[in-house]
Amino acid sequence: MSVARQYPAPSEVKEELLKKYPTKVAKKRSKSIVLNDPDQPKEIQANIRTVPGIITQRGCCYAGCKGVVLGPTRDILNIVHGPIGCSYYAWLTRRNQTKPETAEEANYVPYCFSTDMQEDHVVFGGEKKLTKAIEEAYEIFKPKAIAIHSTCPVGLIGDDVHAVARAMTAKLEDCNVFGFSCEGYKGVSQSAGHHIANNGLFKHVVGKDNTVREGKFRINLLGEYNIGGDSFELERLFEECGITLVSTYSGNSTYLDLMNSHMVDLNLVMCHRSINYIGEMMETKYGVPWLKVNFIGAESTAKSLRKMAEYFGDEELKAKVEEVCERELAKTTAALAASKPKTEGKLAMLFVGGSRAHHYQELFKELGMKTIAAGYEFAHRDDYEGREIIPNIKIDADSKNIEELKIKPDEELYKPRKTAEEIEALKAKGVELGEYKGMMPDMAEHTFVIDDISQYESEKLIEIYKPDVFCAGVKEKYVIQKMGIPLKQLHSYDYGGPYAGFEGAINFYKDIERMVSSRIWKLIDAPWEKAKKEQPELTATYVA
Ligand code: CFM
Repeated sequence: MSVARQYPAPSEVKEELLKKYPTKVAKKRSKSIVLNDPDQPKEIQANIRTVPGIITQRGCCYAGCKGVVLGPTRDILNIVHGPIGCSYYAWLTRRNQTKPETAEEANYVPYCFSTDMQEDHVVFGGEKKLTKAIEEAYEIFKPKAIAIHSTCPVGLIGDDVHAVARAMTAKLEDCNVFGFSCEGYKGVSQSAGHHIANNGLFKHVVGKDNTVREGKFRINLLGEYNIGGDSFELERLFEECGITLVSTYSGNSTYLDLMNSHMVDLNLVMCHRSINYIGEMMETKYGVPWLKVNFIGAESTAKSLRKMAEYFGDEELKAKVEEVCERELAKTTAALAASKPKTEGKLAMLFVGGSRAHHYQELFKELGMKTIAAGYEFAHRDDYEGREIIPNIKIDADSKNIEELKIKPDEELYKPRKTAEEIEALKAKGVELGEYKGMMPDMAEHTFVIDDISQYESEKLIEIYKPDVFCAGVKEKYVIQKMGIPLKQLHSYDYGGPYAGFEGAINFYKDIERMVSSRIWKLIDAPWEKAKKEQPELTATYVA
């Protein structure tokens, strides 16, 4: 028999989270900790600098550019200009998979290319070393494209990676070399790196191949990075539905696909945060509209496929999509029936990145679990509150450092894919183009939405709510597990996945069922609790 759990009033919870902070910090953090009420318009503070001294989950600008957006494309050779640590610690850690079609096809994903900047390069400049590294990489691999990623010292000493890139493109003739000023300190998180990567790809790659590919329904999938094989499952579904996937940004993608990506008729957007810039720019320059989708959760996957079919308006396609959805939903429903009795009524907390803390709530809903608190590490207000608030977002100095490209319609290639009337008709049918409503309206009343949560706040929330599963990343994983709470990594999926699409939903049901059913967690005594009892002389306290 389960006993209904009792919790303090939400206002008391918020007070508890803030109580130990110095007044100024508490005041600042208070604006990022919001008690959600889907019927009340709410404002959350997001995309601002983390308070120094707070243990944040965030990463850096270089991580967002090289690691997130550029990294998954297998045949762009990514050279990191900087000290070796920036490369070494980012080497193969994101689980973005790729599958070359032939054994001869280039795949640089397993490699780690770095200029290995030393002290004398920091003092005397590193451009010569960078030029040499490009020459060497070209000699050995003959890649079609080389991307240069700047780490912190490059910006501090003023190496001009763009000048080096231009010179090398001219010299090598058959290799497109382009640079990114994605120094780690730019902006306030990896979000700045996404924007810089989007700009660079749009300037140097998109639009270079105007071939019209075969296929009646051509799309791109934006903001899907093939973590744990997610893109493979989605590719399977598109193929079965008769959809031509020209490119994915950037899971399992190739340079050539990205060059041709502006020739499609629709962009589907998975992760709005990391790629909305390319969606917007492609629409302005070429007239390709974008549609926000979510392929996390069986029902959301079916809904997203149906919306896509509605967009094309083709009866045969709609019938095919219906057939695929019905067949797959029968399988997910059966899997859910097996897992749900063990997951129903359990509590989840999700603190991840800039889109998954929203998307994964769908899977937990299917499992009958409640998301009691959720938040992003580095999202912007629109990812929480919806795109309509974009004009009200205050642009601060940190965001002003990131270039906004001025895009105009292409004189030859701009062609709106739908008329204004067609767009309105689609909207009436629930297919709203260029729109994202964000996380908050989808969350229940009396739940918490917290931006850039700190380790301290996470621990407090866990003490109060004792969730059945906490979703975050590897930096949080082991401390939280030592507290006796299972942690599911929603960045790397631990060793699991895929979790996208129908097959992915089944994998997730099973993994979560196993995690929340295990009794081992209750037996854990956190080492610091044990130390308090057994060796009090080893425990430390904070002195203000
Ligand atoms: Fe988008 Fe991502 Fe995410 Fe992201 Fe990321 Fe990631 Fe993520 Mo880790 S692009 S915002 S910068 S969905 S690497 S595949 S899991 S934080 S929620």
